[in-house]
Amino acid sequence: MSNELLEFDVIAEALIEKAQKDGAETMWDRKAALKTQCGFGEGGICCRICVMGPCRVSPSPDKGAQRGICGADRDTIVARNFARMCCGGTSAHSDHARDIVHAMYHSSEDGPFKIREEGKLRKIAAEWGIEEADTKETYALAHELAEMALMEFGKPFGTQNFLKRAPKSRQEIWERENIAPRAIDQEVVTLMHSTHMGCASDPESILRRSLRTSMSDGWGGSMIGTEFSDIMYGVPKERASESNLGVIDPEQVNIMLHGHDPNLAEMIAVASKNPELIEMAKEQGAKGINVVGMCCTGNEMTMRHGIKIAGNFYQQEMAIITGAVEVAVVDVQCIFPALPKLAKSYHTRFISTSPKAKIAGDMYIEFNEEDPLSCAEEVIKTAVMNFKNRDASKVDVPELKAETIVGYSVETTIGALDRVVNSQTDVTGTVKPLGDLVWAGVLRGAAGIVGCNNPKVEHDYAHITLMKELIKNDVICVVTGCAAQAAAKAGLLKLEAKELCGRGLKEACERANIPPVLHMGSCVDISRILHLVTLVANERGVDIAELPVVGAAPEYMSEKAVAIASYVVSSGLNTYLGVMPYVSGSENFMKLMTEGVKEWTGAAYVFESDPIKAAELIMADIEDKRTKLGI
Ligand code: SF4
Ligand code: MSK
Repeated sequence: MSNELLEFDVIAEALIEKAQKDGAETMWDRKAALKTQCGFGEGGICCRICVMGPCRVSPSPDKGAQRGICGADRDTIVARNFARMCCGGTSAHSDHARDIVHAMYHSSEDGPFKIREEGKLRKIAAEWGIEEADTKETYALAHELAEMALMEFGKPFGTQNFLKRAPKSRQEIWERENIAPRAIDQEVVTLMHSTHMGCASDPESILRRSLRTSMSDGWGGSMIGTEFSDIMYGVPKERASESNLGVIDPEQVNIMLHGHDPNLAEMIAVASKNPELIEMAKEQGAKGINVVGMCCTGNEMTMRHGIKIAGNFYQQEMAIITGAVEVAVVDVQCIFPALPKLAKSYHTRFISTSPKAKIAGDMYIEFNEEDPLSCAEEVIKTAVMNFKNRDASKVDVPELKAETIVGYSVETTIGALDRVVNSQTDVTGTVKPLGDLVWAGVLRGAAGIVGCNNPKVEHDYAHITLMKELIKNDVICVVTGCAAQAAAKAGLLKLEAKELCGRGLKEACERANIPPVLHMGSCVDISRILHLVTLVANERGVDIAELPVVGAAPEYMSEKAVAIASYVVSSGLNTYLGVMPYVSGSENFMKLMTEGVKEWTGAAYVFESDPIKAAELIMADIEDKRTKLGI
């Protein structure tokens, strides 16, 4: 398996060389052009919140400027910058969720947006207190639930509905610490206000408010995004897929879906099966239409349709450099603005579709919720008609791809756990078997490993190394986002990966017939991890913070990941970050993050860039939790 990783890196290098030959610019060229990155920015001690600045204060308390023009010190400046990253991340996940809810609001029996999981619709409607949720007409209920969900963004009173899923003890902590999130938009707006020039300067207060805003992401926007996507597009099921650039097929019309929101991707998946469009592709000399996924759209589509994953964040440019992608179509988040320019070095057409993420440089076809299929069909026609423009001399698709199993939603995971119990004598359909395995020590614990790639870290190395170290020590891993795709490419999402595990995890994998690393979806689907952990805590009658479970983001880069880390810490799980956020300029703020917050939530941020050391820390953390539980 390590060979596969090595082979991948060889191929990455070959593609970067190919790009140089083709005269195409990549992120490596731009990184080199930037030379040394700004130390003040890196430490979070540059403030440009008002136009008296920018004010760069000294990282040292002994020399240099200690305060900005208004008097803000390094602790305030770092805290405010951090808070605004939480706002950015929360906004991205939650606004994604809002689009899903809008699509549900437009759903109908005959329209393109349908309700595929009526059972889940009724379950969540009942959970949210809608009367007669089990008997109301499906679409009437869907519209009522959608309206209620839209209120989660702006309701004037109360806190997020999904908080009630958490153990009572956790809900009390959130109330006590005043981090139970109210309406999502309110939390973001309030924190932007708090961090405006001349408002909050107390770093502790700013961190608390950052946690509360991030909580409105994890237990609000992200959870709504996940659950409502399932209702509309189906609960992910265990299925086989493939991953890596080798899924691009030189003999077919290749459409690369990149971004996050499943609304557009689902429509393209539907339209790509249209026999007329397939026929059109054949008339152009292609064998068919091949839709492949990139980043989280790739995760959404592979979990629900088995659509193959072309790669993760780092590979978005490489896919185009293969010279065999007819169209790169994107919606929102994690899309390099460089892609249209790169596409011009090849025949690829770059199409942006969201008014929220209109990307200059090539085509824009707006995705319209009221007529979503027309955008999808236009994208596919553009790709088909572009097939003939391929330059054969520039086509070079690496053969590398890995088989993978994906689709471990909470429901599917519980279904898999049923395989380890005796269905004649034991209760099925619960997380009890998972709790039993952990309590018996067959599994030492669990880790949620998530997040992006970052050129500050060797590509996928930290993800894979951490996962391998943990499964070797009988810690089951659940993964999302680009971390999940790293695992897929390295063969960790295969049943055979059990051979890399300790004895206990290997046995559990064999009995449940699952891989030791479970693909749980996209970035918003970290809410699935929260939900699963919550079910286990509730089943055992303990708080989330007592469980031998951790969060980790070894290679993250986005504001969303900063918000994620903050809601995971708020939920009671220590969170191991492999890349430093921009906080090192304030010792006091770092101390709050690594120690202070523990007194509020029972968990903290841990900074460790070496994945081997991170694994050691995680194992010590897990064993400490076990001792405290007496297991
Ligand atoms: Fe400078 Fe204060 Fe304005 Fe920030 S808010 S730019 S520290 S004057
Ligand atoms: S896509 S947020 S690079 S995980 Fe969700 Fe990957 Fe990070 Fe984007």
